[in-house]
Amino acid sequence: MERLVLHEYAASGNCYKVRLTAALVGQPLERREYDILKGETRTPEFLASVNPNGRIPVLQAGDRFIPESNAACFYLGDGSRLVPDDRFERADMLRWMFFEQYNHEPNVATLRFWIAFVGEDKLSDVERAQMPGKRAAGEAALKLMDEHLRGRDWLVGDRLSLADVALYAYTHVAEEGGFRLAGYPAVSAWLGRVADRPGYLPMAA
Ligand SMILES: N[C@@H](CCC(=O)N[C@@H](CS)C(=O)NCC(=O)O)C(=O)O
Repeated sequence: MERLVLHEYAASGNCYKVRLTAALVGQPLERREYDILKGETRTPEFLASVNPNGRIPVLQAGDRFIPESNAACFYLGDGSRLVPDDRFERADMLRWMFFEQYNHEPNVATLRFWIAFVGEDKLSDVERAQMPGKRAAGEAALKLMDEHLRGRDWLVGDRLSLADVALYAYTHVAEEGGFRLAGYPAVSAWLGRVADRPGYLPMAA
C-alpha cells in the first residue's frame, strides 16, 4: 500500500472527509496534527514545505502534496466504487463537491467554527455581522440537499460516492453551528445511511 501522510487538524470536517474516504477504500494514513487556533499552518516552514495557502488538510504522497480536501478525496477514491463509472454521474459527483465548497462549507462549517471553536464573544465585528447571511445561506444549502434527497438514497446515482462523503463531513456536525437537522428529515435519514456503510469511520476516531 502507498505510504500517505495526512497533515490535518482532527476536528476539521475538511480533514475528516479525507480520513473517511481513506477508511472507505481501506487505505491507511499517517496523521500529523497542527493546531490551527495557534496558527501552526501559517509558519514559514509550513508555507514553504506543505501548503503555500496556509491551510490543512494536505495529503502527502511521497514528496508531493495535495492541498484542498476534495482533491485529496479524489486522489484516494479514484478507481474505487466511490467514483461512478458513468460519465454523467462522475460530473454530477463533482457538481456536489463544488456545491459543498461554495454553498455549504463556507456557511455551515464557518458558523460551527465560530460558535463551537472560536467562541461568539471572541468574533470580530466583521465576523459577527456576517453571521445572519451565513445562517441563511447554510439553511438554503441544507434545504436544497433535503429536497434532492427526498426519494433518493444517495446524492448521485444508486450508491455512496465522494459527493456523499464531502457533504457528510460538515452536515453531520451542523448542529454544533446552530443548525437544526430535525428540520431536514431526508438529510437526517441520509446521514444515517452514510454512517451504516461498511468501513465507515466516525469523526472522533
Ligand atoms: N478549501 C479548503 C479549505 C481548507 C480550510 O479552510 N482549512 C482550514 C481548517 S478547516 C484551515 O486550515 N484553517 C487554518 C487557517 O486558515 O489558518 C479545503 O477544502 O481543504
